[in-house]
Amino acid sequence: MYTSLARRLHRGAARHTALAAATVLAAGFAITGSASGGTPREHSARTDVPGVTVNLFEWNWNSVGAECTNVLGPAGFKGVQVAPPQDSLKRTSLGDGSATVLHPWWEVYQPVDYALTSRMGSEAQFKAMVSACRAAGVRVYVDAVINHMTGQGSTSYGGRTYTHFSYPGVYDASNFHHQGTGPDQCPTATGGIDDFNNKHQVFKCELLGLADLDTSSPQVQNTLADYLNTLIGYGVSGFRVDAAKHVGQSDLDAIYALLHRTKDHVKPYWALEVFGGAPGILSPQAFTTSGNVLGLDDVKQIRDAFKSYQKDHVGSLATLEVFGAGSGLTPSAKTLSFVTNHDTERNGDALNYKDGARYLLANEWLLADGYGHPQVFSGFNWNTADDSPPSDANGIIADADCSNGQWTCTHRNPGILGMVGWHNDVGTAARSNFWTDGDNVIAFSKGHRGWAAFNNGAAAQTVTVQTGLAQGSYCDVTISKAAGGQCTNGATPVHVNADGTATVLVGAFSAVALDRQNKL
Ligand code: LAG
Ligand code: CA
Repeated sequence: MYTSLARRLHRGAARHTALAAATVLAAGFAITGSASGGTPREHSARTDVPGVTVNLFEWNWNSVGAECTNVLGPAGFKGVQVAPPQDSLKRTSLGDGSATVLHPWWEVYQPVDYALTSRMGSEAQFKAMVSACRAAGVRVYVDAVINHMTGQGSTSYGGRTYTHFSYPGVYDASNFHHQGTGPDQCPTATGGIDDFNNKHQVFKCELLGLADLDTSSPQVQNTLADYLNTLIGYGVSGFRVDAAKHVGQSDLDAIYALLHRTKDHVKPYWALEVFGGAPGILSPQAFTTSGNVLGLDDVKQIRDAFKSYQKDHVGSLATLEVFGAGSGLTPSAKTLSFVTNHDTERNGDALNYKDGARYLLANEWLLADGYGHPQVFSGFNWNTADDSPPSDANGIIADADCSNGQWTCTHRNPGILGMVGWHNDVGTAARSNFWTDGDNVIAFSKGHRGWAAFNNGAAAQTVTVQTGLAQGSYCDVTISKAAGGQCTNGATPVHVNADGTATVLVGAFSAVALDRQNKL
């Protein structure tokens, strides 16, 4: 069902302008305000489409709910992605696995059962969070770990006891892929994936020694669908599917077909985690018939453009004139895009919060460029790749606090908040008036609605360019808003001439962004 929908949308996009198509979609997916739901409209089989989302990585449920109400809804974020909410491994000692801390962040990627008892809170807290977010106009997307169970340990946050292939009340050994030569077995000597270009191994062998579910079996598919449908029943709008590449298209499609409609009466959003690098059916492109895919190649191109000063990185902001399908990435409409996520911020593939102003600038640029469905990543500060989020001795995660220096709170940066509003204001207007100095300053318009410039150099630059905007005075949304005939924060207005040109000072490692909503 989803596949035929995707084809229809694809054909539709070819026939109509992107603007017209997006207007139709936006009208169809407005949150109605009746969060309690109602009778699903059977004639509607469309999927959910996220606007700008934020990944509040391993924020606890109480903190996510409060952030939806106080920050995300008012700022115009349309959705929030949350960490895997199911019960998981709770390590009890050092020495099993390579971790240097007792409760590394990745405990939550080893499910034990599907009760919502986790490091982030209880089931009641999860439900209250989803309700608070929906009431604030923010949809909730859940990181769904459905490829595997655990690779270590014996007890969970929910107090369950398990072994590698036995999870009482949920799965027994018959529900897993095992080492062997049968069609549903893993042929390698270790039972792990030796060759990441071999689809049989990628689908049926163990990733990182994690017990691999036989996702082709109806029993496993039904168990997973029950879990995801419970979340949908609580108001969740879609999923980031962990290790989707290791589940494979046909099992993913079978599970998706079992999913209910969301409280907005549409099929859930389905964003598949598929690392690039492997050929053919294992490529991210090959998963776009099953859902959206994560922009794991886009993060590298963004890193290379913004880190051009480093000798092992090639590129400059000028290279971003061609970004998206034209630079070899998956199609925009099929991609959940970001500057980084929780894996790439640790593995060198992407910029991360430690890159400071360049990182913030890259996030502002992605929101302006509009490739994919942009997601801002916001996690916690770390020193080693295993570090736990701030938590107590039992691993229970502390309330997120944007003032104690432990959480990056990237999404609260004023420049990013301003660009979320800019993104919403310009909508899907096409890019025009692309200008560059050939190096690290670029500028472009979005229709006649918005204009933005980016300077990834250490010296301020003055540019004289065509903005595509109507004559007048505008406030730079990265530092201010128009209010009462003035720009807030004492910002100096930017003047656009009658012919649409403007002369604008763009600070070092800074952006300037203007839109119709912030015209004096
Ligand atoms: C993912 N996507 O496909 C997640 O985005 C990624 O964060 C997950 O790895 C991975 N797949 C499995 O869900 C993370 C950590 C791993 C960690 C794993 C399981 O990056 O380091 O593995 O979660 O918790 C850890 C140890 C491994 C060990 C494994 C099993 O680091 O050395 O083999 O546990 O015991
Ligand atoms: Ca698998």
